[in-house]
Amino acid sequence: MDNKFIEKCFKLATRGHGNVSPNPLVGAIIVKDGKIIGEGWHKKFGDVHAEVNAIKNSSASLKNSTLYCNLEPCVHKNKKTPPCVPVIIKSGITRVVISNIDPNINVNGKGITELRKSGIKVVVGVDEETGYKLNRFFFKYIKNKIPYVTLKIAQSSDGKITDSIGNQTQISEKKSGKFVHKQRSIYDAVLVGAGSIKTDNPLLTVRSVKGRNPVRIILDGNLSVPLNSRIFKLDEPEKTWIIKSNKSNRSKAHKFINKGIKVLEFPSDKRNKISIKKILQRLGELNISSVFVEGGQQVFSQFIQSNLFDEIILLQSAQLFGRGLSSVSLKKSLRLKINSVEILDDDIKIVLRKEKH
Ligand code: AOF
Ligand code: ZN
Repeated sequence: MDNKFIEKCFKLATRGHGNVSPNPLVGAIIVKDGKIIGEGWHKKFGDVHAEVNAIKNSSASLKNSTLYCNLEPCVHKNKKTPPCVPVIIKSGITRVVISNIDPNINVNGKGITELRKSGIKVVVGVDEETGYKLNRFFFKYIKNKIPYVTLKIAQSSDGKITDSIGNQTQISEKKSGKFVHKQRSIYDAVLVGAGSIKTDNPLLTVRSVKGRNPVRIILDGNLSVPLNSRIFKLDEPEKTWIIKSNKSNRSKAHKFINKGIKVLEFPSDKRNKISIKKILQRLGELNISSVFVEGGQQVFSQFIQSNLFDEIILLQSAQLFGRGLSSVSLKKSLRLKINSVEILDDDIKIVLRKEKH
């Protein structure tokens, strides 16, 4: 029974996708005599927490009820909302079932201790693996202060992103396209290299599904992207960021800044390459907890070589190119874990993840 109700919390929690970051996705339900009498989720960053929403929405007295919540309720003060634990203790709830302990050092077990001290029975760790997966951005970001990084690689069945004359791998518009747009609506930011802007002229917005646009980041050490690219004509120019090296053209940078675009400057090495680690640290400081990297080959390779990625989503088309550009260039081979495999129209989606959160 506990598993079934925790699963429902996961589902409710996902309603916060795209709106709660860098906070976690949290869902809560209250059950009495086997019936759900209240449910809630964390809807927006800075807003009421899931448990308090469930308590507020409950349709019966909470006396002797059980609260299910995918994350340990918070106890800390001096933040956006008052702590949840005192509200739970006052409510009459007598049992709390949790999936994950909150890794936030201000909570990290203290919520559970407080609940138990007040006489509430607490069960911890129900389907915690699913919980870790659901909140993998939050877990990565809160522990490491750098965003969770996913590389989305569209490649032919023989592992090429373009053929020998530079034609891109075509993934299906319908299912794969929709899937990519959904991811954009979930991640805080999408990132591409200058080459992708020059060859594909993408918008990097969310169009095929409902959802908010992510921040658009262009990695362009030399500041070589054309000012008239489509991406610079979008509304909300402050959501387009360019990462440039301190050796590149300052006066051109001002042209972008005058359009309202954010230009982030970094030191670079002899080959004018910027450290991925430094970029991720800076993005973390700017509250970016997740990044969806959409290409191209050099950018993928930089993230993989520096081992600063968490997940790869391979969208493999039914094409065979024979010759062309490999999707990544690697010095050493690397082993990942298969998380899922799915057929999307004529493409195969393979999700690969590093071993642990
Ligand atoms: C919960 N329930 O629904 C969430 C929790 O600034 P605040 O007040 O929103 O607090 C954010 C922190 O609270 C966040 O870092 C995480 O530790 C916890 N999130 N806790 O009990 C919730 N979203
Ligand atoms: Zn809380």
